[in-house]
Amino acid sequence: MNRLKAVVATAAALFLAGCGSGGGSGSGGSYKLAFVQGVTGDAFYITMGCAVRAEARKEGATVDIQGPQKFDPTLQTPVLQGVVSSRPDAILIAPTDVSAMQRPVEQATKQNIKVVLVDTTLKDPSVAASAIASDNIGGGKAAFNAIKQLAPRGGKVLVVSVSPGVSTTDDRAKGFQDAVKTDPKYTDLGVQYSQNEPQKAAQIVTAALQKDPDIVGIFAANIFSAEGAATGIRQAGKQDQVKIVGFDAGPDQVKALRDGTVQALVAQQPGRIGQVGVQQAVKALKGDRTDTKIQTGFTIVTRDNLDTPEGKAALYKSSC
Ligand code: T6T
Repeated sequence: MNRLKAVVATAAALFLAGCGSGGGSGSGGSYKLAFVQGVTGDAFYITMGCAVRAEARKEGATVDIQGPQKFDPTLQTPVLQGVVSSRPDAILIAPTDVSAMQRPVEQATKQNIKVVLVDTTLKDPSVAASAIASDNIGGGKAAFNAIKQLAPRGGKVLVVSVSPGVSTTDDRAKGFQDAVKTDPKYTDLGVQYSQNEPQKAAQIVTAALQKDPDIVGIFAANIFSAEGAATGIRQAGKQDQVKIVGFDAGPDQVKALRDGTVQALVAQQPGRIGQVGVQQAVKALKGDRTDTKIQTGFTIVTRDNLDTPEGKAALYKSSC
């Protein structure tokens, strides 16, 4: 485990083409912002929301935070529509599907509302003033490197993700699978989808272990997949055989790391994404130049660095 060093990926900001246009009914410090989460009750979006509120306060702006009860575009669309009808100047949103959320987001921009994509993106993100996300491909690759260190002899590895069409988790799975291909000692068992339900993720792991009892590693691509994967491994009593690397660092995952069910976490920077999201929204409203695409980094958290200042700073909050 010592070799699993904490890696802070450079929070390299990719400033691809800039764009910005004036507008917004607010002026100076009176902007009305909204943040539409991917799902409520998720420590990643809660942490992001805390930073959104703090940054909005600095700007003298108000912010309304809402989200669907499930990570599902059919539930997120009406939430977004409700937010649009409250006439905010700008909306920060984590779209739950690259295709299904395209039109609803476009409808918002047609109402002269500035949109900033935070975390997840769309098929055509050009509708937004800015899109801010982690280096998800890099994070998936880092997850495989962690598994390689934990299970150096090689073997079968599985990805438990959310749903096809979620930009972040699709990229993480791709980063992981592309990395697996580079090492013939490992066999890729593919990606299975939990629909963001921990119970489903646990069932996936139980069934996968019945089919392939010699699995050595599981990459769980977000909080709820990791929670369920950990349950599946615990129920099978295979903590010693199967190494789990999970994306995100919510309280439940940190507990699983301490318990030894999960061996490494790829912690994103939800606070930074939220803070930069507000800054970009305000720039767009003021007619200043915005950055089309901004990439944020991640930290690998293990039991070795969990209690260091760096490890602690990377953990998510369950309330502000
Ligand atoms: O991993 C995050 C987020 O980046 C992803 O888009 C959806 O799942 C989380 O919110 C964690 O549950």
